[in-house]
Amino acid sequence: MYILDDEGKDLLATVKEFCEKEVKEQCKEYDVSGEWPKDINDKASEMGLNALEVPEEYGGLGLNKTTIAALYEEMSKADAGLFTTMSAANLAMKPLLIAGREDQIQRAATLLLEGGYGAFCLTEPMAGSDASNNKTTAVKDGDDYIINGRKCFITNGGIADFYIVTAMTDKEKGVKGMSAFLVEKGTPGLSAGNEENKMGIRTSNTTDVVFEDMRVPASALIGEEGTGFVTCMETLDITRALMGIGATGIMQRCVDEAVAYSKQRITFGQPIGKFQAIQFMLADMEIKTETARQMSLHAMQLQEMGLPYSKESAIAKCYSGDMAVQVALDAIQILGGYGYSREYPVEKLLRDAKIFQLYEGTNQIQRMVISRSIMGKF
Ligand code: COS
Repeated sequence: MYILDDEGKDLLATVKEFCEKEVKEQCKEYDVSGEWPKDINDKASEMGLNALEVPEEYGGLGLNKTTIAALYEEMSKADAGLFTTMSAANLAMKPLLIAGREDQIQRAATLLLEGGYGAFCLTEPMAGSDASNNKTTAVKDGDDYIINGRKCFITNGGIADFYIVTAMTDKEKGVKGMSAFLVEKGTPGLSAGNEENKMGIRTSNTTDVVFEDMRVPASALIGEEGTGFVTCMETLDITRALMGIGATGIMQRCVDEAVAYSKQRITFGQPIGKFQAIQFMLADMEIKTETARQMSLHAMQLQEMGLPYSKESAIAKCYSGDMAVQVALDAIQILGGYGYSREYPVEKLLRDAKIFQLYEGTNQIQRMVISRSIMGKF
């Protein structure tokens, strides 16, 4: 559980009500069609869920990390696609908070506070885990840069109001030749590809993002030339902890669904929840869920306190993602044939859970980050 102050409790109650009444059931049909539910997301943005992490000095709510975690978990419990849209919008502001100028931060904050979305464009067809292998180029032309390239699997790619774009300003320098830019929707040469037809989080928008002779002013550069890779790595160090919270939301929903089913499904003359085999499965699901929640919250609180958090964020993301898949499989097992049917919600939870082992760095990458952290250079 989360220990919330009064403001946190009030906000959580509001978000819970919204998710129960306007997200949970409604998302089922969008999960089938794969369409991004604009109406639901617009309502969530009106409530400020797309701008949860905008700092107070830029007009945001200035929420503490515990409240932020509780609100995101609630969203993910209702629909991990909604969680993905909202958290990605906030993620896109992080590189600016790390390395951007005041005017850039304020611009992105304003776009979010007006109900808009952001997109973080690092991944390319040949640069997923190997993120430094970007092929997109940014060539200086007078006071401008001309950007050419293609990004893929970009959350919010087709709906964003601003984009964080990485590109090579000097290919010879490897990771130290990568730079990051802030680009707004409508910039000539910027376009989004088709929506991905995904296995899960089907209510989130995922597209290619293409740059064809896209001209941006030098003022679009975030920080110094050549610092883009480190800025992105620092961004992901922060946001991976939150992915643990997203996975926790799925796990909590699995526990809730499995508990409810165990109490009403009768076999051999009694509810299946009376059998120790089911009770112990539920207990193990709960252990994993609460551990994932506390580890993810711990990593976020380290961030809040200004303490090192890179390893803890990776542990949170890795453990929670792996456990979300296991817990979703267990929920299906408890519901049996009904769990395998699309009429019940748990098969969607398994499809949604899988992404938490993949995005924001595969769990193999998290294990690299963790082992490097404990072993150092030798
Ligand atoms: N914070 C600050 N600096 C970092 C860093 C971090 N978390 N991670 C790496 N760096 C720095 C290194 O210190 C190094 O700088 P120096 O040469 O000055 O020492 C530089 O960046 C290159 O680092 P490294 O050699 O470790 O880079 P690699 O190419 O080996 O990549 C991994 C490291 C695998 C960790 C990185 O590519 C990664 O995280 N990949 C996954 C990407 C990802 O999460 N994609 C999801 C996209 S968003 S959905």
